[in-house]
Amino acid sequence: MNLEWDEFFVTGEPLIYAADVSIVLTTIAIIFVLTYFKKWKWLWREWLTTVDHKKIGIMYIFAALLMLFRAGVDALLMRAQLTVPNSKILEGQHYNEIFTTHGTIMIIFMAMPFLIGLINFVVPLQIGARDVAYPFLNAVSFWTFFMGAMLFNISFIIGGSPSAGWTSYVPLAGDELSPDPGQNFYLIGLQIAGIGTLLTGINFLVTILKMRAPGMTWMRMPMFTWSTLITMILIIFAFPVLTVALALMTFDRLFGSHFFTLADGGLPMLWANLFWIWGHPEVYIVILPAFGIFSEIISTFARKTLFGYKAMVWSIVAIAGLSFVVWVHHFFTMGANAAVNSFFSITTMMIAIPTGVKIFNWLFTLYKGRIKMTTAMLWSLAFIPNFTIGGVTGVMLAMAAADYQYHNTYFLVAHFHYVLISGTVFACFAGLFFWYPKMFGYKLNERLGKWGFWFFMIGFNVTFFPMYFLGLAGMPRRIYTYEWADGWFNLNVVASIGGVGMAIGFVLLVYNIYWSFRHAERENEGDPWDGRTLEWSTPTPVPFYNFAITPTVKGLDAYIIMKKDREQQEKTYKPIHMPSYSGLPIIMSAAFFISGFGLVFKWWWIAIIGLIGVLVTLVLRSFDYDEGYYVQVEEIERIENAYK
Ligand code: HEM
Ligand SMILES: [Cu+2]
Repeated sequence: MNLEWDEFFVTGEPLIYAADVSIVLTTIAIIFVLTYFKKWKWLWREWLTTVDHKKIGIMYIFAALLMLFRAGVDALLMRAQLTVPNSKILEGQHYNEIFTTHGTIMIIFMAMPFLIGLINFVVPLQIGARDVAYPFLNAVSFWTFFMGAMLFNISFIIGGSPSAGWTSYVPLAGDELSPDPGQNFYLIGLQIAGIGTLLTGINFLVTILKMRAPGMTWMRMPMFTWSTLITMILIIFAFPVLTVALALMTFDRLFGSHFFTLADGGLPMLWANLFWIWGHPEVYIVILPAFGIFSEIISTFARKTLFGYKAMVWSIVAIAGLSFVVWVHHFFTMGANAAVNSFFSITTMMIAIPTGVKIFNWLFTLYKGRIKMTTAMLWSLAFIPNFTIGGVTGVMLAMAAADYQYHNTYFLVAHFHYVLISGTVFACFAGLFFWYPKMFGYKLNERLGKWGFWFFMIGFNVTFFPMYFLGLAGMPRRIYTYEWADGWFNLNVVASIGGVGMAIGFVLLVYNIYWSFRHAERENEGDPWDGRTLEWSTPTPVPFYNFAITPTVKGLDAYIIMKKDREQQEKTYKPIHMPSYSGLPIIMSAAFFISGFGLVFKWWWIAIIGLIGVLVTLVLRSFDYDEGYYVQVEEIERIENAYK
């Protein structure tokens, strides 16, 4: 591709220039602050080279919040454009780019990383482990995710954004109809980040299988750990499909092959199938951990053991299994015969059964509980009715014949936002409020938290409930404007007002983080909510080796049992083996980024230089015989005594 420089930088829109300026200013500000306070070394030593699961978790969450902001701005721009008919804020191509980046970033670079961040921080603590099975690999996961996300995001100012929707259907996403580099950013950014996700799947699967504290049998595993285990299995089976699909489309676009093309024997429907064979499990990858989070929070603040624990476990397993045999429900209207559509219609509806079991178990957990209305609990309680609305409308969509009416309308947009926001996003916020004191040694402010909750939760309903009716009134998704005569004006105004409410809720959350950092009361005992599981048994901030002495588990709700027995654990420490930090993961991922950047623009020499960089880091790692180090007993004593 021989790009001119004025094609290289995205030009022509005042919005983009404003963004360019703010990006440059922010970068300068960050460099200035780091230099002025002499924080470069600290940043490199403590964070960029860390292999500590707790710090990696916090970095995931930080990155996810940034991405929530980015994709949230996209969302507000779309709402602004659609508020009144014939609006001229965005033109068509720009609107297409924005819904594409919004959807892709929300799912791949916000929802998944947010949950993986919470998983990273919590799960090793919850199972009484000192870290994950492969700490180095964990850092590789984070940095490939981060670099993949950055590569995708720069498309906004360099080269232009993808515009074929987050589903990237061909032929629209092929190089005849999308000749700009935008779609390449999608393919390669997701590919690089996908490596990280797959590695996370393997890492946490092994961690949970092999590293549980003595006594933690299968049926004593906390619910969040269970949901993580099943999610990792979903990742391991689903992500390779995405890897292959992305690679094939990359060949089509960069090297002129014909896997998905209309002509020359390509099969465009093959893309749709591959995409959703990954894509449907993907939506469960972002919902099952959320179920786990709500289970922990609801049982903690109802102060009861989770009702129907075993049924909860088996329903997660059932949902995960079914999630691989429903993918055709995304294209009922694309001409499969009645038998095929019926099969997928029925499997889809069957998912409602285990999900219903879970809903009732949460309700029974609440029944006769001594409920404590914390912010985390509010998010969890709000989840139940809101998610049910999303679920029930999902069953409506599952009826193949009826789907001819709903397909590609705002009814669908309302449905998936109801499940993704009241499921995944509420869970991320709930989990953040719940585990924040464990991460930093102080709570987020509850008053601000509750204000934020009400703005966001009401705003969410005001935004998306009207969309069901817009859909039934025939408003298609992915349109950038409409006419007065269509009659969709009133409900669109309502939806946009709700969007402002959600934005205020988000701003309150960010302000809460700042306020609490400055003013919240510090504590180091580590059990602010009367917790039930092992992560609450450590002091806060958690020492880098997690547990000075590996705990022994005597039942479900392990920490409740410990507190009841007032068990005096032996205090004879032994040296603890810990892995060394390493700069290789971030360097390797940066090399991936460079290579990816070259591929996007078909600048082969850059792609090759990047790949050589990746290979060099792989070789360096192979000859790295650093086996970690031991924390000596005196050191452990010194650290542990400092908490008293
Ligand atoms: C913060 C509030 C949000 C608002 C106001 C919002 C609004 C919208 C709008 C207006 C569209 C485009 C509809 C169309 O033209 O077809 C859209 C699409 C989409 N949204 Fe959101 N959204 C929000 C949050 C989220 C979240 C949290 C997720 C996922 C975790 C998400 C996932 C998606 C997806 C996957 C699409 C489809 C993109 C496509 O058609 O390719 N959204 N959203
Ligand atoms: Cu699906």
